[in-house]
Amino acid sequence: MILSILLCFLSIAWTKQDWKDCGPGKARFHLDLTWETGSPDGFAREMIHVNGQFPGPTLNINQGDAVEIVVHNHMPYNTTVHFHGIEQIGTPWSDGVPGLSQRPILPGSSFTYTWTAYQYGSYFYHAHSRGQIDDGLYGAITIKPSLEEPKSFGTIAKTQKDLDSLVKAEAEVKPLIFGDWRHVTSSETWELEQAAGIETACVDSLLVNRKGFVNCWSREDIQTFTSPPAKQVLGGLNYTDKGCLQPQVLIALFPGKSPTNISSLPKEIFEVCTPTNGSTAVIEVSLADNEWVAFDMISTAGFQTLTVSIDEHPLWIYAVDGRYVEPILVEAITLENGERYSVFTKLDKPAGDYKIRSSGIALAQIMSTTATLSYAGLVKQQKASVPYTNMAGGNTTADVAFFSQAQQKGFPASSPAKTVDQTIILGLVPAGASYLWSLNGTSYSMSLEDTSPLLFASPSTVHSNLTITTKNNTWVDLILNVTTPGQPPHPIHKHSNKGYIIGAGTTVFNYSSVEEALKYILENFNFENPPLRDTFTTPPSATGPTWLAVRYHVVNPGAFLLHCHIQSHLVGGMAMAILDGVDEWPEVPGEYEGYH
Ligand SMILES: *[C@@H]1O[C@H](CO)[C@@H](O)[C@H](O)[C@H]1NC(C)=O
Ligand SMILES: *[C@@H]1O[C@H](CO)[C@@H](O)[C@H](O)[C@H]1NC(C)=O
Ligand SMILES: *[C@@H]1O[C@H](CO)[C@@H](O)[C@H](O)[C@H]1NC(C)=O
Ligand SMILES: *[C@@H]1O[C@H](CO)[C@@H](O)[C@H](O)[C@H]1NC(C)=O
Ligand SMILES: *[C@@H]1O[C@H](CO)[C@@H](O)[C@H](O)[C@H]1NC(C)=O
Ligand SMILES: *[C@@H]1O[C@H](CO)[C@@H](O)[C@H](O)[C@H]1NC(C)=O
Ligand SMILES: *[C@@H]1O[C@H](CO)[C@@H](O)[C@H](O)[C@H]1NC(C)=O
Ligand SMILES: *[C@@H]1O[C@H](CO)[C@@H](O)[C@H](O)[C@H]1NC(C)=O
Ligand SMILES: *[C@@H]1O[C@H](CO)[C@@H](O)[C@H](O)[C@H]1NC(C)=O
Ligand SMILES: *[C@@H]1O[C@H](CO)[C@@H](O)[C@H](O)[C@H]1NC(C)=O
Ligand SMILES: [Cu+2]
Repeated sequence: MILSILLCFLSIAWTKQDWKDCGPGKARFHLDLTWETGSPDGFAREMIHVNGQFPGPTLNINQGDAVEIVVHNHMPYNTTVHFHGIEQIGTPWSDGVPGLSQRPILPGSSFTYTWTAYQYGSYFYHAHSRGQIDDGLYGAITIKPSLEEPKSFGTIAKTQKDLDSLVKAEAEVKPLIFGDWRHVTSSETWELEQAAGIETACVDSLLVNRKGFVNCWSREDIQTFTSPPAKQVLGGLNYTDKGCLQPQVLIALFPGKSPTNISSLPKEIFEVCTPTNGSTAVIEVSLADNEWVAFDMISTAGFQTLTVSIDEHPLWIYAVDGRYVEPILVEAITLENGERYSVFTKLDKPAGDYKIRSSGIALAQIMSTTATLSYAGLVKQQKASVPYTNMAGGNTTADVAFFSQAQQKGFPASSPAKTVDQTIILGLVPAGASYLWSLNGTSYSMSLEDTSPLLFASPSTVHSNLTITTKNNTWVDLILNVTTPGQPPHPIHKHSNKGYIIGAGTTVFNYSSVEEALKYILENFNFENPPLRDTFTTPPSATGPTWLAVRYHVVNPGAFLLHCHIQSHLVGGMAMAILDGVDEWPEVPGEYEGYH
């Protein structure tokens, strides 16, 4: 207790907590947002800093804490901050979505988010105004579980000593933030897309814990790692020097009525790759501290899908999206945008440096980076570590195990209701160009962010083709129907509470409900302890239509966003508002409703 209060005082300088909040049950933070030059990958650009740093400070919270986060916007842009994966039970006005749960935080203004940390585990905060994640506004949130939460570590530990070591490792879990990075700002990206009429489906580098470098692959490597599906899409052309699809290939993939103008794009966007030295992250671990180490692996990537691994260090996944699972042993994990995996790894190798690998595996762009896991303070062996994954994120030997969604079983087990009150079928389709997207044929315009928040209205007045309406304490199926060919996986993120992924398929979903589908394709469903997540990734539709079925319990009345977490798809309109529990619509506190 005394120690934790002391630690709290020491952290005041770091997170700008107030001294009076160093008491039990409270966590208070100030986030000062500034727009300054930074060069995370060795290339200088204007970007967002949080409390003068990038990424922002980790918010360390205890389960059960009353959390208060005061955001000060010193930038020349509107902004908001969303707490990704936090359910916001009873506090929908603190969800951080402009036009839905609050008015934007104007330049020079502040906003106070308050919520209770009912959950434990790995989360992150990020900007939720336009595509501002691509400007660097994000940081980890670590919520330490209360002593009452049962742990699933018995499967991993062989001895009591192991178990103690795992518990200690979890208490000291370190965030490993995997991101991607662009050399243009998010608003420039959107302007370029509108002028060219195509998605800028090409980023500049990958980052690990804010560090990286522009890693230009040799022509030979690009040819070697061009996958058969990529060759098919490229149709005789090669990936560009940045490892990207040629702009004309994107136009052919997403034919539309709107005009395109490739010549308006600077060559640096898709083609010219200029290497930088940048820097690489070194994660120091010490055998003297503990035999096991825990990482919260978080994807903050705006665009890329990332396959990650640590050379010679198998990973025990013990939590997914902030909730314990029956531990799964793997060597590599593919992170979709916004996903979190909490992992243990044993420090039982000879002292030395081991590469942490992150590879972009989107069909639209192949790329890679590395960081280092370094055993500190010991005489190190000098030989290079042996990889599980290659530059393209593929396995290096036949026995490398990748995490697969089907393996995920919650701990303790939990299952959804057997029947539902409502089925919502949503078509995922491009909206006439590669940079314009929709959910169910309707595009959610980003200009809605500047309109009066739906949460402040009477839900009966705002029903439209951009809203989904549910009643409280009902069960709802969301069927994500990917019907057009050539679509990438869409990581569809649901704000507020999580949903169970109960089914998936790679054929047309021509049924009116899950109940009907069960009569024909029972084998595509699982209702026993299915994956419970806040991001639902649809299977890619390269070879034909696909679908994903999600079942959730409406428990938290409020206006929440359902959207693709790929920033260019979100800005392109792939979002809808879920008006949950309209029959129990909350009264918004005056200070939130009256905010500027
Ligand atoms: C693609 O790259 C290969 C290898 O560098 C080269 O031989 C070939 O001519 C290129 N194809 C095109 C269409 O540029
Ligand atoms: C295409 O972009 C170029 C460069 O910005 C511009 O000069 C040209 O007018 C544009 N063409 C059309 C048809 O808009
Ligand atoms: C990268 O580092 C090398 C060696 O220190 C140096 O010669 C080179 O100029 C640097 N390149 C850039 C782009 O900074
Ligand atoms: C990768 O794994 C697959 C399936 O196990 C196997 O067929 C393939 O040979 C492996 N690749 C390498 C390079 O070992
Ligand atoms: C989805 O689109 C279909 C066809 O336009 C429409 O009938 C249905 O109501 C839409 N669903 C929602 C939830 O808006
Ligand atoms: C959605 O509603 C808007 C406003 O009523 C309308 O302009 C638009 O055509 C509708 N879109 C679809 C796909 O029904
Ligand atoms: C910021 O938000 C205000 C209020 O919603 C809006 O009027 C204004 O246009 C926005 N400014 C920018 C630069 O988007
Ligand atoms: C899903 O999309 C396909 C292709 O457009 C369509 O045939 C099917 O009817 C859709 N399913 C539902 C349930 O709307
Ligand atoms: C769905 O489509 C498949 C293939 O076209 C067909 O075999 C099946 O009978 C259809 N099911 C329903 C319920 O229409
Ligand atoms: C909504 O339903 C949930 C689940 O039954 C319940 O816990 C909660 O109290 C309800 N909320 C309101 C405001 O009635
Ligand atoms: Cu998407």
